[in-house]
Amino acid sequence: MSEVVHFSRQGPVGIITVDYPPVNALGPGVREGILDALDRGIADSEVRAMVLIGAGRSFIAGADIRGFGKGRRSPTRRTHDALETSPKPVVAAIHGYALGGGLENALGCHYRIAVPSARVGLPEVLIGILPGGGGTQRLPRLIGPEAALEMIVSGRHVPAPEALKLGILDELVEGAELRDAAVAFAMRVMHEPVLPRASEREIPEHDPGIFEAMRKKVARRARNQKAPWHCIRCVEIACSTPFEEGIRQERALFEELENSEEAKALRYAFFAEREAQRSPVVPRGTPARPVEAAAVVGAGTMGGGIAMTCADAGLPVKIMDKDPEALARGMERIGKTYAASVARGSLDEAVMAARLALIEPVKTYDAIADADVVIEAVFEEVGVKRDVFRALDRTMKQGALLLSNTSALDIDEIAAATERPEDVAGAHFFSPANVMKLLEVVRGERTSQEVLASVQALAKRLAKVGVVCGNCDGFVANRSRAPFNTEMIILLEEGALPEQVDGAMVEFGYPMGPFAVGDLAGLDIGYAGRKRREAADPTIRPLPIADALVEAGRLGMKTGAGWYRYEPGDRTPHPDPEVAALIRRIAGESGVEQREFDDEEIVQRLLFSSVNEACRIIEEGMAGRAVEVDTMWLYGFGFPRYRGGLMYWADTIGVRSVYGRIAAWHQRYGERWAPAPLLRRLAESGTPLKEAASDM
Ligand code: 3H9
Repeated sequence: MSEVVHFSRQGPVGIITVDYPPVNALGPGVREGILDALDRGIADSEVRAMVLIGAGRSFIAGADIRGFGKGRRSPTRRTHDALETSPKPVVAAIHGYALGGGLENALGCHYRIAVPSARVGLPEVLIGILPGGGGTQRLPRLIGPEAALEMIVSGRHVPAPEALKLGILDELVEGAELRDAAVAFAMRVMHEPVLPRASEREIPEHDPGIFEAMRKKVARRARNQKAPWHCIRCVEIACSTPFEEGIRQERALFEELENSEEAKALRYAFFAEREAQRSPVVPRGTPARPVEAAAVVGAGTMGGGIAMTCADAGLPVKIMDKDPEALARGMERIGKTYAASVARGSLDEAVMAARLALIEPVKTYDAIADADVVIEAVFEEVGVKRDVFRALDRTMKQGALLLSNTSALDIDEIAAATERPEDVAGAHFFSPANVMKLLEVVRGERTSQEVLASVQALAKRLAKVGVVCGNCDGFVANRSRAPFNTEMIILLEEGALPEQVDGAMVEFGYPMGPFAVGDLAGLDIGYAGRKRREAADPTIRPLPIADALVEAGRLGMKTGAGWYRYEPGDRTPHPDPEVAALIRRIAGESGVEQREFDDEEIVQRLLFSSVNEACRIIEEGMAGRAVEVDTMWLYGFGFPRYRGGLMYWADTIGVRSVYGRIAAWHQRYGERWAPAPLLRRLAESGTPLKEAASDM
């Protein structure tokens, strides 16, 4: 028998167990193993029914993503068909995940049961493909095209209780071992004269308008991509075509997508994200300290968001502020944010109550002394933060993780306020902290590996993507983004308009343009930071247009005007002739030559400046590898995932072209475009940017 699939028998029930750790992806030998086991069960006269189950932590997480794009041969016999045409009933017994090809095989089975914690889904769209194992044809027949369309186009993981309601599952297994329950279920159905087969079902009644409605709904999100459209098409085909023909067309559309640029980029992003969370500076197996209770210092917007993140993950958290009014305001803000989610229908009232019950407001350091982790989120000023850390050092129990949510300050300076700098690290959450998934884990000079491993484990628990980085101004994410922010203003000096730059970036794939984002966040914070940096470093390039805008009182959406004009109560940005006039006036005063830009130049000017800075960051060892930068851009700045990440995208243009362009801009614009030495070396050797690493 195959090493990755086992066959055993319990009375009249044959049990097919997939055993391919860690998540039973359909890797080499798994499909063949399932087919062999199935044939064995069919041939064995003592076997009357079968169970398909996964060993370890999951049922089957889908096809092996590593195998895509490597010229796999199309199998002559498909497991989902073989399972369905078996003359003996087959019961899929699901725990952990039944995703993609995993769910498709389960849909081929005659019955499906699951434990309540299981999740099922067809997430192929998220890696740029479509369910190519019959999923787009069987699921609409089983649960109706509307529900199937929603699942396939969103790719979301559906919790087992919902899957039961939808009709994907036949039964939930509670209070019993899954395997025992599956054997009992199989014995119940083994005498059924007719086996239910999803492919033989009629498509349920549906509104034919659902397909156009879905196309409209995804139009913005699916810009520049093919997979979401092909997914819709496949479900539409299921509704108008016999099953066999539908399968043929599903296959053809799948093959069209498998090697598309978007699928390659999304596969890269899938693995980059996982790789980025394994820092080369934290050896594998480094133990993480247990965290059962958390504390946050500072009840401002960030502190509140971090406390909510803890509560969302079921972690009890105390939020501490010495100022009773700030504390009350903070708790009110938390309550309102949750209430808004309830009003939108995205959060259950009971869940809100449970989360609020996990957040306890307190006024003293003594009240948080027992916490396993404390995250400081007070005013961004090093003296204030050092005072907090001095107090934490005095009160917190030994072994507590002492974290600062600074976005730019020197972690070593903060750590030096304590007697235990090895326990201090940065935990830079992005705003809003309860929404954004990136967490920069900032490594101070003396931060211990155990503390870094613990913060990474905490990040995972909080459903964040934790990436370790070095302690430099702006850390990795914001530092690599800073030249982009400068360049977008300089483009205005040269003749571009905010709406043109935003249009180019939205067309590239960002959900919003950078000027509109600036208006949303408020322009005063950037202004203050700029003035501080200019005072400290006279070589910094001034940005007179951005300054003039803020000095004219245009602070963004909150003042009804920023780079755009806003109508009261409406967030739509309207291009403003006053801004165009201000830009022209200042550009005229500075004597910069005015010219036309096309979208490609805008995109490259902004992003290449960041690629160049990222090379410096990697060379200095502040980020270990390009995958870390790419992951930060995906989760911190909404970089379009189907373009892989900043460095991956630059490779699609080519390292030599990127270098050539940057070198030309260096000639034209001067020092700020000086090519990073690492970039030059990569270009000379033709090494892709995505392979950039700090030891090169
Ligand atoms: C498909 O099925 C196509 C079909 O329609 C038919 C085609 C004909 N392949 O994420 P984790 C690895 S497309 C290869 O850290 P978690 C992962 O890289 C597929 N490897 O754990 C990691 O390895 P490492 C549709 C995979 O508990 C390890 O397993 N399915 C695959 O946080 C642990 O993963 C999907 O898109 C895979 N399919 O999350 C599901 N899955 O330790 C993709 C995982 O070396 N997977 N690995 O870094 C997931 O969404 C998550 O992994 C899952 C578990 C939710 C399952």
